[in-house]
Amino acid sequence: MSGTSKKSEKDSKKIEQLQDYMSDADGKVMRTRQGLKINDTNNSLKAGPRGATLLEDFLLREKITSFDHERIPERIVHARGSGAHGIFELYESQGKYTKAGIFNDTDRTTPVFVRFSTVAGSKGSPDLARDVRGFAVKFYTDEGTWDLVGNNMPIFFIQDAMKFPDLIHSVKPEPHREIPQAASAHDTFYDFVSLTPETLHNHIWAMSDRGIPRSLRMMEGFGIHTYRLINDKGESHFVKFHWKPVLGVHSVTWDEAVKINGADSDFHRRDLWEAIEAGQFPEWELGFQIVAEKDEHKYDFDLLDPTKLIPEEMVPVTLVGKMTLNRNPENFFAETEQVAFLPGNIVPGIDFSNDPLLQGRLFSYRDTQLSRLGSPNFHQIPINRPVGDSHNNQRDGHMQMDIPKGNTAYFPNTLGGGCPHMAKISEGAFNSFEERIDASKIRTRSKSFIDFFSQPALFYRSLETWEKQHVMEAYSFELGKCTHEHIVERMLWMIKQIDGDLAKKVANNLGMDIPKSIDQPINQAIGADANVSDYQPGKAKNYLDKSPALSQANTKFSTIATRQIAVLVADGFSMKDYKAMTEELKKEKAMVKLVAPHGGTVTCDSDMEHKVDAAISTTESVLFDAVYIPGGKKSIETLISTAKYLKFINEALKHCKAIAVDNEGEQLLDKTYGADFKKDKAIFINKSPKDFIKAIANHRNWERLDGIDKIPA
Ligand code: HDE
Repeated sequence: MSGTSKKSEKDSKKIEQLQDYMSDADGKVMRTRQGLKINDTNNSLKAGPRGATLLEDFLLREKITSFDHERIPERIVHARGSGAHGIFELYESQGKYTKAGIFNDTDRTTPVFVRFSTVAGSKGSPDLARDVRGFAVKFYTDEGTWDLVGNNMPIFFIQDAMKFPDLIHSVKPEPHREIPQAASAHDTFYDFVSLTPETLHNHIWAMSDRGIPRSLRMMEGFGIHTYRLINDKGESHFVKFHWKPVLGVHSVTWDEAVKINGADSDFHRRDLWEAIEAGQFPEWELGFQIVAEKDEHKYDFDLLDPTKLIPEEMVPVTLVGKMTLNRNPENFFAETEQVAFLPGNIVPGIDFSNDPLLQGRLFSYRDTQLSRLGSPNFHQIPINRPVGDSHNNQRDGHMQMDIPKGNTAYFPNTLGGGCPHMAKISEGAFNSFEERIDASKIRTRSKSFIDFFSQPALFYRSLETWEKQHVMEAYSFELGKCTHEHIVERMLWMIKQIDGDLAKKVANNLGMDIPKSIDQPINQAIGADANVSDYQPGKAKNYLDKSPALSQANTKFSTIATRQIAVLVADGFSMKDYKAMTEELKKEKAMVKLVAPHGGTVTCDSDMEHKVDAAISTTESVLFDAVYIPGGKKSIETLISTAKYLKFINEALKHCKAIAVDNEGEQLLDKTYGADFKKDKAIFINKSPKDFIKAIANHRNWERLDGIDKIPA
């Protein structure tokens, strides 16, 4: 790339900005909601220029009334979210398992809308909270809308919907002073978790790197519950749904997360938006994990238990299609805020299992939309409308947007010609899978669910050393924020059931001992009349030593597309170095950003002006994936004398990122802790761009963890 003139830079920026702000009112005159033209939207109607405002002022009242009612209740959970439009395409017909049109017709392009979210925080909370992420997909299929409302972790905290309000009340800010926001590190959460061992599996996932993703585009998604697929013969197979990101699964470190929340609390939202705007469309492959009906009871865990996953090594994931997100919403409120996901939005060929969590969700979502969106007609909001027809006799209610015609709003009828009439199953009607049920009505938990430690232990065993260290640090941080010793002790005992060494390290960090025993909380967790000896889980089972699929060390490391590369420059930087490196980075579709001592432009040693992407005072190292420092005597002298650059590099080192320097750039590295890491496999001094690119694709050099404690950043 070469530099450009100041004027053309400015002109193109102006055009870009104008396009961003173009609306459907373009070229139109301002009018009231009734269509009246407005000649003054700046001054209210008064009794004289200095007099009181008149009640008569209908223009003021219309404007202010609309403003007063701009907010709707935020979601009780998953309030903070980001959405995008896209498409789903099928690789091969899955007719063997399901009659769903979306899984049979390979010529179809099914429109989708996806909303990613955090769970605990309010709508304005920061993106990098340690939390589960929601991964909700609305498929607008020809047979009706199907919502796959999942998370970025394959299991959930609890086994029964009855416990959901308790779980959420415990993790939300504590009621007396509404602290902490978007954080699980507080007493009420650990009070609940330590008394409710079924939470431990999802909890250890949240404590792992999965709780702090690098990007929404780099997360897996899971339907969590076991569902059913039904083929055209009416046969059922159990299925778990998986989303596999084409970019692989990558995370930031906790130190970065804390700092990103300050430097750019919209980090994930911005990242998703910018990637789509740049035409770097995020992609996921959809996978099925299929279990035959006859194998329902074959496993050491219950398929209906949402705190258990099926290891991929036991039942492989078959990739059946791809989702591509290719369009940003036009309006956040109208689309991302008003979208209403319902696990009960289902299509023929897919059906529910008896997972007691899923069963409860089938009630909750419709109910919550009523108070959030305020009307049973929320399905008429554009983002919630099905793509096909919808005819029935449900009428009226707040904000009816349609004008239903005809005088028969009942069935059966003759006056309306018997319409809308019912469809036969052979004509595509939904019918529930005929599962035989012969049971007593009973309020209890199935004994097949009572194993709380085997899968958290499997997860922990499957992690690489650096991932284990992150988990240990996360437990230490979170429990370190609890002020009640008895809660922390109970947690230490629980962690010991997962892994003794892990518990020891955490206890050590907290300066506490692991208790030999604790009051068994099983009656509290299951029911007042539960018999402790019946329910107490024995030692963790070991039906699989390791599940490599659970470790992020085994994800994809194939591309640097959309990775943010900070290029540290000041006037006089070497154009030769810069060109050689950044041309290669751009070929690989990385986002190259110039970070200079000031905004505007910088001039290279070939006297060309280059647009600055960020002044060093406005940005932070944690917002980038890698750092490149081209040579140039004058440039390096300036950078060395600016302390923020040294901090920038030290932080990148601490976060195990790839750093490349050329020629005089080495002098800057020498002024930082980089001087001690010259043999590190992700530090490159006068090396080929290819090596640097490979290291960026590898995400981080976690081997550096050994030496980074001394870096104070
Ligand atoms: Fe949700 N959940 N949930 N949940 N959930 C909601 O619905 C609920 C659960 C999930 O981007 C709410 O529209 C209950 C599991 C996502 O709009 C609410 C139970 C999974 C989203 C609700 C669960 C999820 C929600 C709040 C236990 C993963 C955001 C606002 C029985 C499979 C969707 C709303 C979006 C949202 C209830 C458990 C995922 C209150 C009662 C398990 C991704 O209805």
